[in-house]
Amino acid sequence: MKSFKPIWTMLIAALLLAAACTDTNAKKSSENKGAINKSSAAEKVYVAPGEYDEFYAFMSGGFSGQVSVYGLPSGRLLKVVPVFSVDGEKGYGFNEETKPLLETSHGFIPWDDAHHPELSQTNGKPDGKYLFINGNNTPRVARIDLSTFETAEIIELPNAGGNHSSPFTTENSEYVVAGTRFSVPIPQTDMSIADYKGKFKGSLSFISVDPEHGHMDVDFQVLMPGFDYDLAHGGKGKSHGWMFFTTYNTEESHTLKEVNASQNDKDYIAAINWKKAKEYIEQGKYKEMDSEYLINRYDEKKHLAESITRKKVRVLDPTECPGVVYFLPTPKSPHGVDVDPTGSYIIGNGKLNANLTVHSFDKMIQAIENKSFADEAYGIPVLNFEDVVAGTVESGGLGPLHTEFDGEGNAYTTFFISSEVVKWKLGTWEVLDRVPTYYSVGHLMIPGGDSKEPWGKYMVALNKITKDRYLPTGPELAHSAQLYDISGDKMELILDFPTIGEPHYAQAIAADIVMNRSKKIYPLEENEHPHVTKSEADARVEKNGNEVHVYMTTIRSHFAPDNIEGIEVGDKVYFHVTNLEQDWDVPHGFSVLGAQNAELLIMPGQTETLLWEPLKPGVFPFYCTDFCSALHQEMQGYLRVSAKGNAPAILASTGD
Ligand code: K7E
Ligand code: CUA
Repeated sequence: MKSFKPIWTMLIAALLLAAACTDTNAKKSSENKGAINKSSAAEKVYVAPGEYDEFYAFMSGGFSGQVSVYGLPSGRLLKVVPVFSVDGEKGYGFNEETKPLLETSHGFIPWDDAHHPELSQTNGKPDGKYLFINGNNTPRVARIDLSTFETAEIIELPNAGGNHSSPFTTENSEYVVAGTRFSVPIPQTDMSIADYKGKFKGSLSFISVDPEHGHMDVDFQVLMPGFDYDLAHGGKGKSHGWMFFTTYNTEESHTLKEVNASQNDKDYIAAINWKKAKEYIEQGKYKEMDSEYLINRYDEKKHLAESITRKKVRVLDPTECPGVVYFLPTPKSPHGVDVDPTGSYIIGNGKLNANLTVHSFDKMIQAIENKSFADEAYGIPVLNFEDVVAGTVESGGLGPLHTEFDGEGNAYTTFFISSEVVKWKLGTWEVLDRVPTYYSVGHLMIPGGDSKEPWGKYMVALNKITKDRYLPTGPELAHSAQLYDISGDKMELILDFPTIGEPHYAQAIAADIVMNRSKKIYPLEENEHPHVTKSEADARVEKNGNEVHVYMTTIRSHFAPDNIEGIEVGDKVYFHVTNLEQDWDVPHGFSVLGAQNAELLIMPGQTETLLWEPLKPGVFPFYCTDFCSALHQEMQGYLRVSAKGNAPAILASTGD
């Protein structure tokens, strides 16, 4: 079933290059400014001062490693949540409490590449509890708690190389998945790269999410052929129980993939029957493989993260577990795979193609029941393309990447090469509308657009290239989002706004769902931090050899203690600062001159710890970094450092 098309491949490569290097395909924005009715667009995105947006939008930071939170339709930036990268603004990854979140089996890693935010779901609808996001480089999945907008957990993935097809959810977040983008030797070993074919393997991880606490764990993995597993989406409704992954590089090439992985006319969508896989697990039909990975969880009561090391993972071999994996042939290196709100259609976006391939879930089940297989790949049945295809969308565009839905029977697909979004009808496959994007759109997002019940109304195009859209900022330009009104028959561009890092994907949810669960403070009486100081009377300094623990409190507008002596060069000084405030929006900051560290930014009721190893004798000021009151500038103190062996007795006072 393999057909080789070298000339076609070169043509596509040339096209891709053209899209990246010039904007021949994209009209100059200045030519288009007249096309927008400014006052009607402005009215649609205007959120009056003091009023709230209708939706929260969560955008991945791509190579920034973070998640940014915007309001829609205003495009106002509400927060940047640090996830995989350290963030000096919040002390994330710098303070002792959050450092363990960034631990892996490769040690402390201060960065990753985050692509796909995914909201937790109940009955196929975003429930506003958690946001999951993948780390692509050192394979990880993070969970952000949407009551605090803080990273609550990061789990590392064993047997994986490049966690891209992740973390897509099942209908009730029974699982979020993580497929390896790069196949690797499994188990890892030192071997020749030239031996890739047949020896390198893929893995698809099913990460269970504890319904009560949200805790993640790798429940099992499915061991796969050495393809690249690009994206995924869960079945819903009738297809609940299945997960679909796109593959490319079914050629199993290990070099110059832009040509070598573009040879096959069709790659596969892998359909995984995870309910069946779970049955096999329950029957004990798995192998336990040695593989080390970390689970890092932040405890909201203790206000600190702890790491658990796992050494084993349960692995299913699909050749020994019939009925778990089937391959659906899908043209031309599919990128996104998207399932419509009814769960009937599985859309493959063949990125080197003009047309979209839509598979039918019913036809797939029928073909499986008929055992109508075209072929097999490493013992995994390959279905006949004609048996499973429901239709083809003759898009007229080039380079389809991703599709979302409005809940009214329409689908919207991005085209990277032709820089546009095409709206088409599910079932008839006819194109209804198309709009240009500026420029080179990757993902798109409709609020709830990959769920069973999309909110519709808006569509956000997430663009890779910004070029002339904003005032120039030197060689590096922000990527951008463009907001379209999709409530009418025609899509209408109503707002442009720059984004942080690379917003590969985004998700949005009706604001009230998240707002109603949002925490305002951490109750002080619930604080179980091992170094908490619950009242100013308990503030103190303890010295044990060269280890100094400063138990400090903050309240408007002073630190206790604010005069500290008895510390010497070579000491390890831990400032455990508890913010005694119990009012919304009153964090205090803490920093000390010469600390080789970021600040602390301590929320009301929280304890955070800054480690400092002073190198020079002297008297060093410390102060609050967050303007907290009229006397914020007075919120400061001094710390005396003496030469080794020369320190006076410990003094910790506020002058009394
Ligand atoms: Cu940018 Cu989802 Cu990583 Cu497509 S991926 S564009
Ligand atoms: Cu506390 Cu400023």
